[in-house]
Amino acid sequence: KYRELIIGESKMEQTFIMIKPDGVQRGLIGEIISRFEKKGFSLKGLKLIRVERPFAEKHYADLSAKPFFSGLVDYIISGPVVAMIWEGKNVVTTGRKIIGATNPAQSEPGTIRGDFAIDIGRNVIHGSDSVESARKEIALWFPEGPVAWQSCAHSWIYDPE
Ligand code: IDP
Ligand code: MG
Repeated sequence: KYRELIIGESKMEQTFIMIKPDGVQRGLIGEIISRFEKKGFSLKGLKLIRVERPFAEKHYADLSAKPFFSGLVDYIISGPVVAMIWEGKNVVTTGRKIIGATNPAQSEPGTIRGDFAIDIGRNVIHGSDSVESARKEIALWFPEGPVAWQSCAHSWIYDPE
């Protein structure tokens, strides 16, 4: 249906990226979007949204048994977040590399967390950890689905078919 999803053998994927409340409060929205944009990924969904506790608990359901779960939910509902769908070849794995390790103390400089965060409980950004989680998270945050469009730069970013 969407041409970009079937180009060549390439792993065209979508991932869910969220700028957490600390990233929004600290004025990092533009910087973070810029890193994904400059890489060549395509923005397919974007909203500034403040979510309520049950929604945040659903997003982080896999972590509900962790001791930090309720603090994590408090953090995510403490202010607006920027929810995004990004698309591109291998964007799930590459997106996680752009973000950096979960604990900013271990995130390499040059990554978003490495450059802009210090503590694990204020690590600025979320990114899906697999294609399957991305599918679930996109369905949760964007029930309306992605916006269908293709960048005119597509053929300047990807190898010819
Ligand atoms: P990820 O965001 O890198 O995928 P996850 O293990 O999925 O990391 O954890 C989700 C979020 O929960 C982290 O980004 C971080 O905000 C928070 N978190 C993870 N581990 C801890 C912890 O040990 N203490 C406090 N918060 C944590
Ligand atoms: Mg995770």
